[in-house]
Amino acid sequence: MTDNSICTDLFSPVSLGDINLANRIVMAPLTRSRAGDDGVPTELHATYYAQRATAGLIIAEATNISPQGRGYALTPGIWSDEQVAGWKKATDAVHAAGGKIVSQLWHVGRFSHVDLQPDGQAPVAPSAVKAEGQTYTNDGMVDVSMPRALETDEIPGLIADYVRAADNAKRAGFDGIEVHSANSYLLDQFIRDSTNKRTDRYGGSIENRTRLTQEVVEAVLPAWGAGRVGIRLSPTTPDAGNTPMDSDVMATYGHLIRSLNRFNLAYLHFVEGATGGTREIPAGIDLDALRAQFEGPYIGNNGYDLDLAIDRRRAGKVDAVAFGRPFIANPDLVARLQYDVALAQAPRDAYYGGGAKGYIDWPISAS
Ligand code: 8OZ
Repeated sequence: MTDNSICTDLFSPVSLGDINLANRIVMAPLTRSRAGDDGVPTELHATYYAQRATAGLIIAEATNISPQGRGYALTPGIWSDEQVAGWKKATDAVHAAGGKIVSQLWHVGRFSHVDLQPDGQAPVAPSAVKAEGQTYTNDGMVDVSMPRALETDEIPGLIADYVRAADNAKRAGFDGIEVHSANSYLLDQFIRDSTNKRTDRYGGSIENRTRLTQEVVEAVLPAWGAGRVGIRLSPTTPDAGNTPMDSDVMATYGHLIRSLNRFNLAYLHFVEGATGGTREIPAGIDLDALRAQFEGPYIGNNGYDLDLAIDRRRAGKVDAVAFGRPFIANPDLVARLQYDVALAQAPRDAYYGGGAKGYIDWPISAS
């Protein structure tokens, strides 16, 4: 039988900060929309994540830090005690199976609908600039709502929501947290000049637009220590409505990345290209050059297969590789990659919503 560990160290242990991984294959955060309206993870989540525990690290699905941070029905949260108890079942199951799991802290910002917001209020954003695109509510797909701009004096409360979520992730037994500052959700909306039109200390200059992400990172460190806090960025991902990215990706994200170096975070995690889509990078942008400005470990993600993972690892471009969709239908993806076992393909209708079907019923390979 082929054993690809002969030609790559992807199947060997690595440390990302203080998180020790059995191998360099990471499970990327995947929204699967299996929680109820209360955002409480169930036994299904515990089974699903435990089945995938041979990943060197599981980054659990994006998880709402607050009712206000919610932008899609059926996504889990981490603001209530019931949610913490639900997540504890999942982290216990992953640990019993020998795995590691971190929680991805998420606030969607403007990408929400009034029906998903407390008291039917408008979603919040850096500025009152409406997103194009649709989100999923209990009534199906709907256009996202017009947001309102956050007041400057609301920012401390927002940061406190991140801190509560970080504390709750600890109580829930996670091995660390990942700050979701990608995919044109709230923190990324602050970073980009296409969505941030503010005139206070959180808008205008690059320093100001990257301030909120830095303040959130700094605020969650006491709960965890920097060696258990990672961050995800997607410098070239347009949002659902193809809103332009930042007008100067290299300068803006370069400044942010260099600023993050002072924290000694566990890792930087990039979506390379457009999330869930092309790996092509627009002219004038060099993600590897951006990544190179980060002084800690790096997780590459987006459309990887084994060959690309081996090539980029061999070239010293990545410390670990996050696979997303392949983990849906291949709970034992690490073994399949190592031993060249054919990969199963999940149908798109299994991605979001529903119950056990298409979620926890994918077999482990017999070979
Ligand atoms: C797919 C569907 C809904 C949300 C992201 C959290 O892109 C998501 C997401 C992905 O970061």
